[in-house]
Amino acid sequence: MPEAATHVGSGKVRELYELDDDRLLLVASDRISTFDVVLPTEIPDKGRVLTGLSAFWFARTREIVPNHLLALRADGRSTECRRLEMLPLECVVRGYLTGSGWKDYQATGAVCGHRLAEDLRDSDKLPEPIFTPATKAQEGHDENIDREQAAELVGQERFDEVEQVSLELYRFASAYAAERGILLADTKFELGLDEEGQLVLGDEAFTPDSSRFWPADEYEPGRPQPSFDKQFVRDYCETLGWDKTPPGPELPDDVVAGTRARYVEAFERLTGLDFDAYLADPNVVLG
Ligand code: Q0N
Repeated sequence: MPEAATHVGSGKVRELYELDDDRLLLVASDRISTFDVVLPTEIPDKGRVLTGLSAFWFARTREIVPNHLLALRADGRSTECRRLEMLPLECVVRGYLTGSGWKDYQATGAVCGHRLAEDLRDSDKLPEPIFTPATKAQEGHDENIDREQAAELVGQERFDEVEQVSLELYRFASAYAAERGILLADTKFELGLDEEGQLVLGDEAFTPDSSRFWPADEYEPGRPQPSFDKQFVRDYCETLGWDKTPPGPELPDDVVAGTRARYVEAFERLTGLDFDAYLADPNVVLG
C-alpha cells in the first residue's frame, strides 16, 4: 500500500490517495464490474493493463491537451498525478450509437441536443462523432445533459474548449485503434484545471473501463455489439439467471483466464508492445 498516503476517494475499481498538496496517487485494482456490479472474483493484471493503456494514450495526446500524469510506479498499477480542480462534467464522445445514447435516440430522436437522422439502428456509426456531456452522479447513473445545461455548469467559453478538446482526443484515438482492429464506440474523459486555469486531462484515458471497445471484425450494426474485454463475463453471467443485483457471482477459472487474455490482447494490439515488457518496466508505454 502507498506510504503514509491518505485515502481521498474511491471508484468501483480504483482508489485515490493524497501524496502531498499537489499530487495524488491513482491505483487501479484488478476488480471488474459487469451490469454495474463489482464481482467477487478479480481478473489478474486488469489494473496493470488499464494503467498501461491510459499512460500510453496520455503520452500520445499531450499535444492535443496536457494531462495529469507525473509518473508510473514500478508496480504498473499506480500513477502519480497532478492534483487538479475537476470540472463538474463527464465529457463523453460517441462515434457509434449505443448505450444511453441509443436509449435517448429511441425515445426522442436526439442525444444531448444532437438531432440525428431518423433511420439509425443500434450500434450504427454516426456521420460525425458527437460530444454528449453528462452530470457526475454521486450515486447511480450519470445523467445526459444538452450543451446549454453543460455550458451553465462550466461557462460557455470553457464548454466550447472542452468540446473541441474532447472531439479531437476521440478522433485521434479512434483512428489509431481502428487501424489495429478495435473500434472505440464511445469514451468518457474527466477534465480539470491546473493552478493557472489551464485545461488538463485527468482520470484515465481510452481504457476499456472508460470506453466501449468493440472487435472490428465482428462489427454488425442493427444489434448490440460484443464487448472486446467483458463479453466472456457477461455471457457467463447470462447463463446463471442472475438478476444483476449485488452480490455478483464468482467467476470460474476459464472465464477469468479468457477475460485476462482479452485485456492483454487489447493492450498489445493498441500499444504494439508485449505485455511482459510492460510488467518488466511500465515506462515502456511512454515511448
Ligand atoms: C479526481 N475523481 C473522479 C479514481 C477516479 N488529478 C486529479 N486531481 C483532483 N481530483 C481528481 C483527479 C483525478 N483523476 C478525480 N475524483 C477526484 C474519479 N476517481 C474516483 C476514484 O478513483
